[in-house]
Amino acid sequence: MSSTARARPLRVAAAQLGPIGRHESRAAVLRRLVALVEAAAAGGAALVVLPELALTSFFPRWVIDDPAEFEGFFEDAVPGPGTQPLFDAARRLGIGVHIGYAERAVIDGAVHHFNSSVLVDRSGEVIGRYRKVHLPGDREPRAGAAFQHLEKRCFETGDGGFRAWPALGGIVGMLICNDRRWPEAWRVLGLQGVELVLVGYNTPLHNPEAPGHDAHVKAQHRLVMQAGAYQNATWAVAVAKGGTEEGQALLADTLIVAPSGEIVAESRTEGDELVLADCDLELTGTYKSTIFDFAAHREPRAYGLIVERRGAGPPLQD
Ligand code: CDV
Repeated sequence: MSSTARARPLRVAAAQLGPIGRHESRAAVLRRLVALVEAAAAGGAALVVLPELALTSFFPRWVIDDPAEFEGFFEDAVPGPGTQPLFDAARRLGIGVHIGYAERAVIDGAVHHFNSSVLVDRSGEVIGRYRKVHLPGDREPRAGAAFQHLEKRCFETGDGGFRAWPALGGIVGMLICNDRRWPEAWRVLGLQGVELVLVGYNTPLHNPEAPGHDAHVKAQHRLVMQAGAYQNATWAVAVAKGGTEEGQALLADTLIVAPSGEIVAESRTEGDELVLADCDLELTGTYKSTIFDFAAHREPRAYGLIVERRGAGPPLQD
């Protein structure tokens, strides 16, 4: 990395979480989150980034027949009464917060369920919200699988697309877990001039659909984070819920990635852990104005299939 003349430093804390039990109370989880927020503020961070579904166990691993238990994993509002201690602590300490959670939303009188995240600034104002677009896994349980991955059953596809917002002295966007594997998602943020992408995740180390991929989970996670950051000239934070949660091993490997694609900070454990880095947002400009000067070098007329086709089709004809 090279330094720039007019630095725009932002100290970011990626707050990795260890496992959360199926019956762990919200109060107990909130105590862990507040401890991480306090440690991040003590470390001088302006922003603390918490993972996907940070308030609960990763419940899409189960077929949950009891509607009361299923609904119990969801929040009607974040910030809201259930999470107030977290946001009170953050506002008192003057630190921004990103957190992923299961959202129950009432839209035109109908109840909807999303896998969501919210970004709150240092004064407690909501900057933006995001509803996960790429939902992996199944709608129906997979016979014989040790663990299910039922995100398609638990959630609806996010309805807001990919957004970036002016925040914290830069331009900040959000993705959630599986989104990080899709270059289209990154590029839509890149085309909004994004300078910091926040990605929470719960990534199982075993894929029942393709166990042959298991050996590559960590490498593939790093590959997409580093490529996404570099190709879109942005800082990127990937923050895990890791460790063995209810018997299922989840990838830890929380990372902070520079616009060069370099990993500048990473977790050492599989538990609750802070990963801090000073991100000079100005550094994005050295890539945005050269190799990834989109206005100078992109050729959108050649990219039509990206939006015309969902799945792969036959080679184009002359
Ligand atoms: N929570 C996720 O989206 N997990 C997926 C797994 C299931 C592949 C991921 O992309 O990490």
